[in-house]
Amino acid sequence: MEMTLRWFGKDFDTVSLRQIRQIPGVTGVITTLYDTTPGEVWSRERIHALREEVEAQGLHISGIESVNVHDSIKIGTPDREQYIDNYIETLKNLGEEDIHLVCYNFMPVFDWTRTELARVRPDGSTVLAYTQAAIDALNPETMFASINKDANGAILPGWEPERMAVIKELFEMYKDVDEEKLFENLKYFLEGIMPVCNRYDIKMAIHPDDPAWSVFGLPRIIINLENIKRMMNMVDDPHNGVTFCAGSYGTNRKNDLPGMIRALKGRIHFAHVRNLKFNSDDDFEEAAHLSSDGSFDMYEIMKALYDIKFDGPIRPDHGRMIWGEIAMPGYGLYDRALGATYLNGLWEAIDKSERK
Ligand code: DNO
Repeated sequence: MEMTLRWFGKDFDTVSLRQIRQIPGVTGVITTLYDTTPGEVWSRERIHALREEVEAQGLHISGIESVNVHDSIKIGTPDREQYIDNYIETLKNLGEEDIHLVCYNFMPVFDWTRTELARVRPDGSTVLAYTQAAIDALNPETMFASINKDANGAILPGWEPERMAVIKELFEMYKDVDEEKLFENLKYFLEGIMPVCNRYDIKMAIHPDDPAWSVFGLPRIIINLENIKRMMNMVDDPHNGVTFCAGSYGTNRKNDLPGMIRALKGRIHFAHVRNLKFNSDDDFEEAAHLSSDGSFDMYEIMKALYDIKFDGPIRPDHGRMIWGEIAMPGYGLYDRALGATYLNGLWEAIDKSERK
């Protein structure tokens, strides 16, 4: 595996490449062109410039998170053809710049959903949290207003103001899209892009729906092993794989995380590893990466990745806000650096004991 950190680009991130370079064992970044909109072609020039910027700091681009999929593709409207062509063009440009991993999601309307961005934990750190009761009491617009207020001035991925301005229309457009339709549209999209993925050896890594169930009545499909298998079988190509996000699949306590990792051997192209602390089945908050701070056994998660000989990028995921840092919720430097170091430590220990 390769330890990496997500980086949103110099105009959007409070963390610099220089700082990332100094986290022991982190050799690559997972990045994006954050100012592009879904459906837009990423030019070869911009990708090249991004690559040069990263490489100038002694790092490299380990993958893209995300190339977002336009709603027309998810909904299946006739203009999807144009957007799939654009996506193919972006993949080609990424391939020509020697980038071979793309994380994306197929969630309708929203990306991830949390009901609090700064819940205070007993140690005084603040974290993202979710309660079903809060979702049930809100509608999408009021929720956006509350998210926006706690975002520390950052634009959160999936919660861009221009999308929220048209949220009612977006919901309306999805009204006939149920789970079956969403699967069908995902298949159509994947079939369209697999040839370019094969040509440039680009691994597509779908990110799970977070939380792993329907919110606000919208269909969600990438939520458990059964559905992932369905997704992989319907377009059976090794380039059609997954981002194993422990924190997203782990929102559903029925998901056996190490068991899922083992069952997905060969098709996990990217891993997000983080911990959650459950206060009840319907209320969880994000914890430090350390097992004892939350509800997951992080050793077992890393061991499963080790056992399947996972050789793709891993990144610590959302971190807590600690030591007075002000950053995009979940994406500060300090706690993610602690997370990376802890995960590297687990990996080293597993590796040494396995080699004995
Ligand atoms: C949240 C992230 C997601 C993820 C996208 C992938 O912090 O894990 O926004 O990047 O769902 O497309």
